[in-house]
Amino acid sequence: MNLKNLCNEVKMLASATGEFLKTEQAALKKKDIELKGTRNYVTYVDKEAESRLVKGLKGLNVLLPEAGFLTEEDTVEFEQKEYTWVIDPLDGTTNYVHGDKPYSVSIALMRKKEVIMGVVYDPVADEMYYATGKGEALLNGTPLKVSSQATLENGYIGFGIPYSLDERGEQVLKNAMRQFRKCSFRIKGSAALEICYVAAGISDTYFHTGLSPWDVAAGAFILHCAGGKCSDFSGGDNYVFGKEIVASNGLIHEEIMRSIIEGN
Ligand code: 2AM
Ligand code: CA
Repeated sequence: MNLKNLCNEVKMLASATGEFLKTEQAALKKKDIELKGTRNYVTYVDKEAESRLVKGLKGLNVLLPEAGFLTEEDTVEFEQKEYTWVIDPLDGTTNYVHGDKPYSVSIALMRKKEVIMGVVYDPVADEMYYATGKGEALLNGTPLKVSSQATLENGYIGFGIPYSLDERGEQVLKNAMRQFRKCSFRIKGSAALEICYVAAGISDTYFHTGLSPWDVAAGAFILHCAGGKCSDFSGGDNYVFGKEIVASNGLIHEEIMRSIIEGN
């Protein structure tokens, strides 16, 4: 299989899905969402974007053996196959319904338990992040490189607040609050993109609890290929399926684990 050719096709699908999202968001502003119901409308956009994307990815079976799907909107049933597409057709839903940005399309390809390709597209900024292997992480054709910030002090730190906050998640946010004077925190609202910002050297780190595989699989792979590091909250490798992630430039990782995740 030629991963780079396949990635080019996936980028085109991500771009088309992004265009669809953008058009629908403009229409959403004009409609009376009170009357129609914000959630219902977004469910329509999510589902329509996902089924178009799934159809497109199924069409790539000339480049790839038959693949299964793991998707946010469940428009296709999960089936265990050697290859799996892990997709979020609209990451950053809350931004999207408020007419805000950023939001993104996130597509990862897994072979057995390993991610082998990641594509994250921001249609508003027209920014395509993608990776096919170590040292092969790019943004619109330009190689990505993580930052060299090694300390929490003066760090630029992204994080997110999960829809349902458990005790552990709440404690991590309290730990972060204790560092407010030392560094700058940002919540941007699209986990897939915020992990790419670490890969691009914009943010030094990003942490979040309560995430699903489609929120992180593509971004985490892109970050890995750009020379960064991801772990779960125990420092292990279970960050795609484990619902908690610390993504970083590698240099700052240990201090983030100690000060924010463990709270020491
Ligand atoms: P979404 O927009 O697809 O819902 C916001 O902090 C980011 O985290 C978004 O990427 C959002 O994805 C995701 N997110 C937050 N809480 C989540 C949860 N409980 N389950 C899944 N995704 C969540
Ligand atoms: Ca998501």
